Amino acid sequence: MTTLTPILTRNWDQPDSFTMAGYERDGGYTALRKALAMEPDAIVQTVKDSGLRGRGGAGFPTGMKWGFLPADSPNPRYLVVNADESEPGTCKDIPLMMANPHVLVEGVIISSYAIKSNHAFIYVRGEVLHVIRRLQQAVRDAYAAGYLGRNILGSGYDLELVVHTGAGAYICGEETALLDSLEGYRGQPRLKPPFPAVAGLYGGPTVINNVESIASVPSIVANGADWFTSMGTEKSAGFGIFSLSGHVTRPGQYEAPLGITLRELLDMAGGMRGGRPLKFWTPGGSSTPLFTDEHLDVPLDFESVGAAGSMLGTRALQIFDDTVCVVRAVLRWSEFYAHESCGKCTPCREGTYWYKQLLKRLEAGQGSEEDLDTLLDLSDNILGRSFCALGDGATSPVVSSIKLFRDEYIRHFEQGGCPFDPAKSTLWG
Ligand code: L3W
Ligand code: SF4
Repeated sequence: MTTLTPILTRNWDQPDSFTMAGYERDGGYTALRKALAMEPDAIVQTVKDSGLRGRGGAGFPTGMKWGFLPADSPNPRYLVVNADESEPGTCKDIPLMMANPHVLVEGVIISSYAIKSNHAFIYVRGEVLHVIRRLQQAVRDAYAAGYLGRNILGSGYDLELVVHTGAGAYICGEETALLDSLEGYRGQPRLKPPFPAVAGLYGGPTVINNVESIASVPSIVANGADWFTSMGTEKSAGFGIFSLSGHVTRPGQYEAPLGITLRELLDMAGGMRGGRPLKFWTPGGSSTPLFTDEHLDVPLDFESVGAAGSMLGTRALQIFDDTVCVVRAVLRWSEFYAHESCGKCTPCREGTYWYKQLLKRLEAGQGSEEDLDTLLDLSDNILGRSFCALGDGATSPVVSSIKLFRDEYIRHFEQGGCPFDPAKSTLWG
């Protein structure tokens, strides 16, 4: 039986976990002292050896990304934290920054030192004013304590850290759109390559990492790479925050080794709410293909989830019981993607609009089998043909729901309406 590994979440229950005093009492900023006594390249090597993979969805090896920065660029280097958490179901970075902003700040300082950057940014979505204020206070306190600014702890290393707020666009979580937004432009994805590691913010070599990835760095530096690899699986090392939401008795964030299963997580979370059967779930947010109760024992690591036909993504486990209409759920997600599509490329801009139109008709019981074929045809024209991952992600719930629940779509138009009683579902009425 896998057990929880509270590391990033271990002090969340403390009333002062978000303060400098609370964090330091818990051993905070000791990893920074250790890091500043190390050579920067040795820290990069430690992160490479730990096998840490990006916690923002793609799972790209963090140390390898850091290693891509060119040694001899004439431009300054930057570290940018992607704190634009907006993937439906994903709710780990915002609670992390609320409960423990200093672990992120400490991670930023160590990571910036490792990649030899003197300028770092935390790009946080603009709607979460309470998180922004908390981060700004943590940054002010870190400056006052000598952890930021000039000659940090007498090491000779300087770092300026800015908390920058977005304006509430999902696309600004795409790393290059985020850079455009940070530079003051409308956020739209850039062509890759060049990857940000080579030409990113203001054209300089830039590392962009998710909040949880950077927040994991202090514990890796403090405890060593072997400690991290002792958790998780061979190719998906360490721990991660799994966000359980929807029809679960105790929703919330569960920090556990990668490779834990939903069955185990549900046991810890008190099971399905009201004891009802599990119908479908997302392993990593709405951009990842749906799973059903047949996938309860799939180990939640990058390889196993991929082999089972989905993606680990952001470990946003949205759980739906048998009262939920899958067509209605997919319609709601598709409305989200259509709204958030930045409009730069035709497959995503037009495709997500047509998704919405067709799914509305199907959900109302006015569609036909031909509409299902049109949805799949549309998906073929979006997946792999869109400019960025938003378009690809939009196809996941549509294609997987038709594959898994084709009968339910058919029941809608056979009955001339939705077979589910919205009053009986506690989700989305
Ligand atoms: C240098 C190379 N760097 C890759 C870097 C690249 C990026 C990272 C991963 O999408 C996914 C997406 C969502 N030289 C490089 C290189 N890199 N090759 O590695 O890159 P990539 O393109 O695989 O992924 P991405 O564009 O970062 C992220 C999925 O995550 N997702 C996320 C949703 C939203 C949130 C949120 O709200 N917080 O995360 C959920 O599944 O669909 O597939 O840094 O530059 N040769
Ligand atoms: Fe914009 Fe969608 Fe194209 Fe991405 S896939 S560039 S979000 S229109």
